[in-house]
Order: sequence, then C-alpha cells, then structure tokens
Amino acid sequence: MSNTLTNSASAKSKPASKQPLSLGELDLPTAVRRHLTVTLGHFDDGQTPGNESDQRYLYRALAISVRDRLVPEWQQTLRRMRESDDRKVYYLSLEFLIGRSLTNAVQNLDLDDETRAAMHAYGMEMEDVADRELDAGLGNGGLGRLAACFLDSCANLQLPVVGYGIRYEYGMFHQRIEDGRQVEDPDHWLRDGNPWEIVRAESSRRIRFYGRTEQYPNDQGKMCQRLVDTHDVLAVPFDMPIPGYRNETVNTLRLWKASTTDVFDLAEFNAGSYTEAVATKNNAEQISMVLYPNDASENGKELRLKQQYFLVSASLQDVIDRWVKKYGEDFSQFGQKNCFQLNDTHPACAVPELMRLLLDEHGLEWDEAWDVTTRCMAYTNHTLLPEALERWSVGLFSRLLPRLLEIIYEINARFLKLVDQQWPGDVGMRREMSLIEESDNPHIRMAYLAIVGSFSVNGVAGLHTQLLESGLFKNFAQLWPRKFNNKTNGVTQRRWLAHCNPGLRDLLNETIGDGWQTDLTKIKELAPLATDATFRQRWQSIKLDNKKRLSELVAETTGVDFDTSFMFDVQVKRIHEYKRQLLNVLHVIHLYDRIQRGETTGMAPRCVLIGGKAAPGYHVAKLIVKLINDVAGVVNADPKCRDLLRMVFFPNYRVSSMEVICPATELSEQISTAGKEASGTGNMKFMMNGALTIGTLDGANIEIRENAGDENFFLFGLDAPEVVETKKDYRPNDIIAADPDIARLMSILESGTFNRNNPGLYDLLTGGLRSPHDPWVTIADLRSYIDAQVEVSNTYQDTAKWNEMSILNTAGSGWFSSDRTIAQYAQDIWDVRALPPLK
Ligand code: B1H
Repeated sequence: MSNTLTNSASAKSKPASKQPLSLGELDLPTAVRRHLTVTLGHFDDGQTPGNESDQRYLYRALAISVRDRLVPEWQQTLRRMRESDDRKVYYLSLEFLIGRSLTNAVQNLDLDDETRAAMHAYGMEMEDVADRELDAGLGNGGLGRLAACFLDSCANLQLPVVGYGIRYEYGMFHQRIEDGRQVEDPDHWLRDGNPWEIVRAESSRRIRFYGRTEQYPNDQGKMCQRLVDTHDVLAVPFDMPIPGYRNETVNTLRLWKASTTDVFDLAEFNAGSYTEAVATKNNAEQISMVLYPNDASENGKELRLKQQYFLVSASLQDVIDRWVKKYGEDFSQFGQKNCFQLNDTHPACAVPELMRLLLDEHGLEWDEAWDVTTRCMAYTNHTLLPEALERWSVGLFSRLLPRLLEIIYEINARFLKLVDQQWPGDVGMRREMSLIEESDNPHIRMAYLAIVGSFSVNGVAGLHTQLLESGLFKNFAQLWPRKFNNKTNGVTQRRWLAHCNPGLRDLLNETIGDGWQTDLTKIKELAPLATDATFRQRWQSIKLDNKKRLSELVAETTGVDFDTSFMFDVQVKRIHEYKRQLLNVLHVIHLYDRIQRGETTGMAPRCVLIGGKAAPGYHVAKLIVKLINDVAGVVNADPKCRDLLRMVFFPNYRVSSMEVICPATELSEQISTAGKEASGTGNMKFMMNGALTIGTLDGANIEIRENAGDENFFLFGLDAPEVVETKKDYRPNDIIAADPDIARLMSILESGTFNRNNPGLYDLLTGGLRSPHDPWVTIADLRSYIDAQVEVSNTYQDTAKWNEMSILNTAGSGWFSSDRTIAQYAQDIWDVRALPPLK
C-alpha cells in the first residue's frame, strides 16, 4: 500500500518507529478531505454542505486537521518540559472556561488564509464552520475564564505551566427563557466527540475515598499510617493542547474523568449480583459528571467535596509520580522545583493531601513534609463575600477523607502553638484563627487552611488585596505580612481583541504595528491618534460594523430589533444581587418614565442589553431575570419608546457570545456595590474594545479609571468605606420619598406596570430595595447613577468627543493583559522562566 503519510525517502532507511510522520504537513484541503471521508467516514460529494449535520462533520474534519498541525509542537514542548530541571507550575482549578478552540488554534498557528481557502472549497466561510463548535463551558464565570486566559498567556510566554482540572461531562447549563423566566437545560458539550482532547489511560490514578486509618509497622519497624477499606475511583486524564502565539510552544491542560477501578467487583460478580457490580461503575462516574453552577456561593454538598479531592489527589499523584521516576525518593528539592497555584480554596485539599502522600506513601517525617508543602503551595483568593467562603463540615470530612482530617488537626495544633507565641494567652485570637470553626457542627475553614499551607496569598485587584489584608485575613496578614501580595487580573488580548474584533485588529496593525498582540503595553502608541479626525472616523466605522454583527445576533436570538444608530449599553455577567443588575433596570425604568412624560431633551437613544446566568437555586437572581424580561417586554412594545429606548435580555450568555458582544459595546456597566466585586474581568474586555465604563470604585474598575484617565470614565456611587458608613444608618425609604425621579420610578415598578397579570410578583425585589438592611445599598447609589447616565448621554451626542474617549480607553488598556499578570506571577510567586529550546 502506498503511504502518503510518510516521507518516502527516509521511510526506506529508518525503522518504522523513527520515520517522521508528516500528517500535519499535508496541505489543509487534503487533510480536511481525508479526515472527513476516512477518519469520520462521512460521504463527501464535494458539494456545499447542505445541512447542519454536514457542517458539523466539516467542523470536526477541520478541527482534527488543525490539531494535527499542533501535535508536533505539542510533543516538542512536552520534551522541553521533561528535559528541563527548572521549576514547574501546576495551576489547580475546578474550572477552566475555555470556550472555543478552533479559531484560537487557527490564529495562533497563523493558518487563517489557508483555513479560509480550504472552507471556500466547500462553499463555506471559516466563521460559519467555526460557529459549529460548542463552547467548552467548564466554568461559571470570571474565575473559570481567568484560568483559561492564564493558560493562554503561559503558553505565549513559554512558561512551564500545566493546567489541572476536571473533564465535566456536562458543563455550565444552557439557559433558555420561557415566559421571561430562566429554564436550565443540560449542556452535553461532548455529544459530538471532542477533537481537542487526547485520552491518556496509561496515566490513570487511583483515588481513595471513605475507609479508615490503621497503624502498621513498616519494613524498618517504624509505626506508620495507612488507609484501609476505601472505596476507590479511577482518574483518567484527557489532555487538551494550549497553543502559544506563533512560538512553537503548545502547553497542556490535563482534565480528569472519573471512572470505575474495575469493570466489575469480582466478589459481587461471583455472588451473582452482576448488574449491581456493573452499576457501581455509574456511581464512580458521577464525580466528573457535572459542573456545580453556583458562582460565588458554596453549597456544602458531598459530591462537590469529592470533586475537589478527586482533582487534587489525581494531580498531585501525577506530579509526584513523574518526580520519583526522574529523581527517585529524594524530596529535598521537590519544593524548589514545583509550585501549585490554587485557584481559590476549591483545590485547598492539596495542602493536607500533599502532606499525606509525603508522610504515608513516601515516608517523610512531618517537619520535612511540611517544609516541602509550604514551599510549593500558593493560594489566590477571589472573593470577599462571606457566603462564598468554603467551610466543610468536620462530620462529612471525617467520613469521606478520614486521613486528611487527622492531618488537618495536626496542622491546626501546630499552627495554634504559633498563634499562642504571637498572642500569648489570647484565647479569642485562637478561636478566631483556628482552622476549625467550633460549634455543635464544627466546620473546616478552607481559606485558613490554604493560607497556613501556602507561601503566597494573593488577591486579584489592588482594592481587593487591601481589603483582604485589612479585613477578612487581617490576623494572618499581621502574622505573615510578606505572604500577602496583589496580582491584578488580566485577559488575553489575543482572544479578546485580535480574534473577536478583526476590524480593530487590522486598524491597529496598520497604525502601530502588530507588536501589541504579544506586548499590550505597545497599545499606548494609539493615544496620539485620539485627536486625529480621520482616525476617529475609521474607529467609529469599525464600531458600527461590530454593532451590526451584534444586532443581527440579537434579532436572531430574541426577535428584538437593535437600532445600530443607538448607543449600545451592555451589562453581561452572572446574575447576582451584589452586581446590581437591578440598579441598571431601575435606570431603564427611569428612562421609560421620562419618555412617558415627554421629558426627553438631551436623551441619547439607547439599546440596553443585559445577559447572564442565575444559579439554579438562587431565587432572587432568577426573579431579577424575570424582571429584566418583563421590563424589556413593556419598553419594546411601547411606540413612544421606539425612537429612544430598546431593551433585551440576552439568553445563554457564554464565552462565544461575549466574542460578539464586547466589540460592539459602547457603554460598559460595572456597577457592583463598592467592596464586593473582587476584580471583574469583563470590564477589561470592554475597555480593550473601546467601550467607556460607567462604574463604581470597585475591584479593577479603580485601575481601569487610573489607566484610562479620570476624565474618560463615568464614575458614580459610594466607595468601599462609604458603603460601610452608609449601612450604619441606611434609610432607603427617606431617599425615595425625597427624590421625585426615584419616587416615580419606584411607583411605576410597584404599581404592577411590568407584572399586570401577576400582582405582587416583584415584592421581594422592591422590599429588598426599601429595606434598611439591603446589603447592596442600591437606592443609596441610584441618584448618583442616574446623574452619571445623563453625563453619558450628553457625551455620546458629541461623537468626536466620544470617539476620542473610546480610543483613549483602548490605548490605556495595556495593563490589563493577562500576559502582564502572568509575568508577575512568574516573577514574584512562581520564580519560573521561559522554557529553553531543546538542546
Ligand atoms: C469569583 C468565584 C467563585 N470569585 C465559588 N469567586 C464558586 C466562587 O463554584 N463555586 O463554588 C465559583 C466561583 N468567582 C470571581 O473571580 C470574582 O467574583 C470576580 O470579581 C473576579 O474577577 C473573578 C476572577 O478573579
């Protein structure tokens, strides 16, 4: 058989295993055709793929062809990793919100023109084929997307970093709106297969749950601990390539799938209960079945703790196994050569689990093991919200992970001695700082466990880190001031500017060169062009094209007509009370009221878009979704609003929708209660794409304002200390009564304008707004917000001014590249450098 896949000249002289495989060097059209017909067995008549299913085949054939091109560089990078003795980093995260991979790989491999041409042969545009890819939605929101941006930047900087996560069978649920309400459908993203993963069954790990600990004498007669009678689950790794930007580097994201250890249990099989034995398989696989959709609230479910331990144990065993193969049982250098970055407390079991592996499986003494552990763990905190701080019941923990609990108790006992030295006799301090929160139902404080076990603790924006040090972790910051540091979040400009906004990308490349794609500080060279009238014209026309693209998507998904001559005013993010989508709605009701009263002078026409998912069990958030839909319904049906106001709830907001939304946005709503949003990252994507921000002094907004210039940011509301002050004597009803605009909009809302057939529906929301205990002090910020929106309106009508400000926002966004964030992690925390090329 003639083999077109190998280089025939060298095929003669080399043994088969050494023959270079040039599969990736087939020209793209041939590769696609081959995969379509041979790999996927699809009938290819060379005609335009007529239906959706044909297009899905074409997508898959293209994806595999592009993946083939990645494989040689991927293998090279793995060899570079193996051969290097430098320190390596493992990013442990329960979430990686990757989104789509095809277009990212095409861009990073510089295959745009080839791909386009190959698809034209099938009468298809590349974008339409790429649209067939389902998002890998293995995350809730900001925290998961940050992990994905970080991996991109690590590959771009050629850093020796591996991501470790869970291969959820079902990702973030699909959101559908029915009668204005959110309905959740499962997201079976793997149903067509996943061309971006390679299973490595040979590297599976055994994970042990339940059971009990037992003392036994080892070979040297030393008494040791071991776990017996455990229920075991297998962790099977699936690797995904993370391509660097045109730099011959492809890093790895390793995702674990849970599987049964044996096809069936022999004892049970012999006892005749074959079906029961096979059914245990199902049980094991539950662990990686579904992503928990509770952004920013812990839920205490046993399955969630199983997921956390499953990820942590599999990943640590993986790293240790490779260590032992290379360096033997000498762990003295393990801490210097490895670093585990914990993405929030979700993987905080890594601290006691590494201790367990070193003590029980590798025979280290406590002090040695603790020294190694605290040299390689680093913890990132992502939230100050008390309801999101993880605490696990000691009872649950002792059943599921008995040995880990023993180790946590020992860590705590030793830690409390230190507390006693620092604050002699201060029992209050002991109680406050203990890793165990004592009560009838004691709980483990996972954040404290992570702090005690790590050499670095960081927040995700300047204000957030300050608040951690002065509030939540005050005692720990006093004890270990040098552990605490800030790493302001960032986003990758390659996905969030170059890929999603090709019009702007081309304009930037033409005017300042393309260096910004790998060094976003260069984007400041744009600033002088802000006053150039011709440039501003081009800037505006790109925005208009992007608005047309979004407008088509909005029409397709909701039937609402977004007029592209209106201002596009956008708030997309998870639905949460602290993010204050309600404040946005109150402003829309105010505009509606003005329109009803004919008081429209100076009002710039707007299209208001709100999108985001509510946690399925978060009743208030779901009610807010319903209200947004109901207000939109009334506004869009009112002829008086037609020329001034449109509103839409954008369903199933996800990574791939943000790629269409952010380039088209003109006004970015970042309106959380000050002190509540740790950082935000959507705010950065909008800024890069030239949106102006209306926002509070919260999270990274503060740094956005500093970098854009105060005059190019619409600031409103209380700052974090003022929020604390306000809460001491907060009387929203007085504010409402004293302000006619606010009184009117509240009465419109409370009189049932938006819930004609459902009286009382929104009482929970209006009652909350009027409550002196409203934690989000929405009414306190409303006047200031309305006034800032008037400013926005006025500015928008001065097109030249608006464009100038827009350009200055993009020009000021250099700080918000995740390349900068990751360079700081690499320098200050990880102490790692770029991988050297192969010798
Ligand atoms: C953030 C979360 C989060 N903070 C619990 N905390 C979760 C907490 O499934 N859970 O249990 C999931 C997610 N997510 C976000 O992190 C912050 O709210 C944002 O402000 C920040 O930008 C983002 C990335 O740092």
